[in-house]
Amino acid sequence: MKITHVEAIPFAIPYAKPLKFASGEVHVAEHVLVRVTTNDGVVGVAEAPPRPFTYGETQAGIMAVIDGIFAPQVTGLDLMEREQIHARLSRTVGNPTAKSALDMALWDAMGQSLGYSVTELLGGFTDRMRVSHMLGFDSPAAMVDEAERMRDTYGISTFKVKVGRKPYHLDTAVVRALRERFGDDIELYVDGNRGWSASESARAMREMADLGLTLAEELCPADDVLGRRWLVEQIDVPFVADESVVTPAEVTREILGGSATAISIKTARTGFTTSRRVHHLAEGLGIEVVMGNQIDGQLGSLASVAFGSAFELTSRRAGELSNFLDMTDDLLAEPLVIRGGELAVRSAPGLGAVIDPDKLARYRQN
Ligand code: MUC
Ligand code: MG
Repeated sequence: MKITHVEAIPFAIPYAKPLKFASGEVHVAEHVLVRVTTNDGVVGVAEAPPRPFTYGETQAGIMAVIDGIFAPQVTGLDLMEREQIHARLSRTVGNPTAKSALDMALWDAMGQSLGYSVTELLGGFTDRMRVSHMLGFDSPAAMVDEAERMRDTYGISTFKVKVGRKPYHLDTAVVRALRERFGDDIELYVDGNRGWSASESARAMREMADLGLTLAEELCPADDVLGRRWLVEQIDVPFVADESVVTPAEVTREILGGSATAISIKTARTGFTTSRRVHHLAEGLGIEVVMGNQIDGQLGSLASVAFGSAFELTSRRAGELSNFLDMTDDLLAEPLVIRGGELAVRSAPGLGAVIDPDKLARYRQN
């Protein structure tokens, strides 16, 4: 089970419907497919979705850091030397998405080599998750229509509404329109991607006090330290830290500092090895977890559901697993299917992901 080869392959697939939110927008999935080969001929795969406006990583940067730094550090090691691999990758600060895709491709290879699914290897709690769909910026009518389509076609009844526009009235009108259209049949929560100040967030949350929100995520920047603490103290739903908690240390800081009361785990930025550490930390701290979405394609979404299903805490809430539905195509030979509002893990060893060679040839960029 020795690692012999690591590849970082760029690909680009357009979105049929771009996703827009307070910190950026995505029109084309310019991602990197990471492929790891072992001396037994096993091939593990994972997907890196760079989000330049959030973490500063780009497609070219991810390829460069994997090819130039991370691949040489892990080549020759055995797949089971997981803490050695983790220690080597951790020497480099940042680059969360590059490290995570490599880490997940190694777990995929490990699962295939041992004959267990990644979910079984990680914890094996369940085999599926309820799905939450992220609604990007649009008019209230268009966002209600999208929610309706997601509910009618896929049975999804949990929605994360992107907010953070200024002034905030358009966003609060969206949430009100959704509640009026669906009544109590849907769960609603909001994500500001740091778009508002603490006081704007407090006012917007007051305006939505009667709308039954269940979570509020990253409404204002965590670096507004006292403002954020002031905000978190006054709202009556869990406040989710997302892009402010990329490492376990940041989770500790934000939670103990009173700047959040729940966290988002994204396998795209903490892989399986660090996501597991973050999960255990969350359990120890006694906080809630949402499985988040870094605007992942199908391979990334398969990784998220594989991790989220492994533990009770991560599978309790609906996971954000559906935004690949907005892409025009994908790389998996057998597409993911959301049915009855749920996405199932694959029982095959590893992640159960088979890349369609024709699709990869069509969308790869080198
Ligand atoms: C989210 O939860 O913030 C938007 C940017 C990103 O990196 O993830 C998305 C969703
Ligand atoms: Mg978020």
